[in-house]
Amino acid sequence: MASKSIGIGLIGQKFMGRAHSNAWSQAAKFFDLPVGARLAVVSARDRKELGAFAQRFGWAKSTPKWESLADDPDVDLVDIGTPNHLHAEQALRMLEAGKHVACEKPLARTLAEARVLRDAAAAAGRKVKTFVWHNYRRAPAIGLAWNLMREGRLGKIFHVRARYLQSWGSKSTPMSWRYSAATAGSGAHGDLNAHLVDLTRFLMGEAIVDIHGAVAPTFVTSRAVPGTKRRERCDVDDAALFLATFEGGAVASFEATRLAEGHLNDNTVEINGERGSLRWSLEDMNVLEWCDAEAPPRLRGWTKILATSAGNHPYAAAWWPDGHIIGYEHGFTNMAADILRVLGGKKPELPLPDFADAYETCRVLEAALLSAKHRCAVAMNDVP
Ligand code: NAI
Ligand code: SOE
Repeated sequence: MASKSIGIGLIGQKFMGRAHSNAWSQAAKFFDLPVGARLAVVSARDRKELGAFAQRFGWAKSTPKWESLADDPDVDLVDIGTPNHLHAEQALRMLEAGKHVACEKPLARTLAEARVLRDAAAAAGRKVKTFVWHNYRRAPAIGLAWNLMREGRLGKIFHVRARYLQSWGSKSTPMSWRYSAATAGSGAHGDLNAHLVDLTRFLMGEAIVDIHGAVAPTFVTSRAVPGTKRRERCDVDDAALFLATFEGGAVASFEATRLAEGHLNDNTVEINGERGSLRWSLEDMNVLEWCDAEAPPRLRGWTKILATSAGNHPYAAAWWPDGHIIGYEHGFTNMAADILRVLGGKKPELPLPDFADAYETCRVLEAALLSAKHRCAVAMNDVP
């Protein structure tokens, strides 16, 4: 067990609050890490629920005042799991106080906000670390794909096909922060394409250079406000699709929606190269599909690799024997372990996205929104 520990201050106690609390408390139990995590303080605005949440997940203190984390000597890293409109204000305050920051995605509502955060992270200096919870990078099967790509096992890449399809956004779904540009920035685009752009940039190790066209319609324009008879306007996209080119010439399609009945959490990425293809899908997240184009034609086809083997697949050694699969929450725990490695002076198992990297993802998202708005192609060079 590590003798030193990093004091964590978490903001947010709902969906991501639970996932992150679990990750911080599990990481040092399963991984050998240079430093552990201390669950120092949790903050959220739901005062009535906060005490019980803190007790349940093992947080030493709780407070409805997130600002107090900045001056709390028990806190070394602030973990932001709040709605998107709060990311910039909260992260800036904590960077100014010299705290490390791990922020949920999308980094910010707009590119302008993301730029401020990127610059603040740079100004905070090299000792202050930033991270963004692009958790899907840390599925072992994605790690295997990343390693195969680094080995050149796909050769020259021709196509990248990325889709994130969900179905929770029908007209009967009530109003929430996720449906307003003021609180979310954008809809399915910032929420889901953010993951796809990060994942594909990560796997390809290349920048996106051009957006060729995009659509980002709002199909459901108002929703019932819970507990009232009122309806409120929805001004974010329900679906967002765009085409792009990577700097090596590969063409890419991105598709995000909350209105694809039959798809609950279908985050799927496929990459086709001259030597083969790879495919990964969150709903079967332990599997990497691989087609070796150099296999004899009679044997050529998709092979399913169960990425659970210690020593062969990233993160697998920390978990269970071969074939004993892991789940959604392990992506967050694997990421918490990598963050703790970095804060303890070691290398992460796979590269982590910081604010500068997530800013590049936000640039692509912004370019796609410009493309949809102006019905035109957008060169990334024109999006500073
Ligand atoms: P949520 O609505 O379930 O929870 C938001 C939390 O923020 C609540 O605990 C609430 O009390 C707190 N909060 C809201 N306003 C606050 C304020 N003014 N001061 C302090 N606390 C406040 O939201 P959810 O789903 O947990 O999403 C949070 C963030 O995580 C979003 O940025 C979202 O995009 C991201 N997310 C990322 C996922 C991933 O796969 N990496 C998965 C789900 C969400
Ligand atoms: C809802 O669309 C959501 O929870 C997103 O906010 C997450 O980022 C995604 O990972 C799962 O779906």
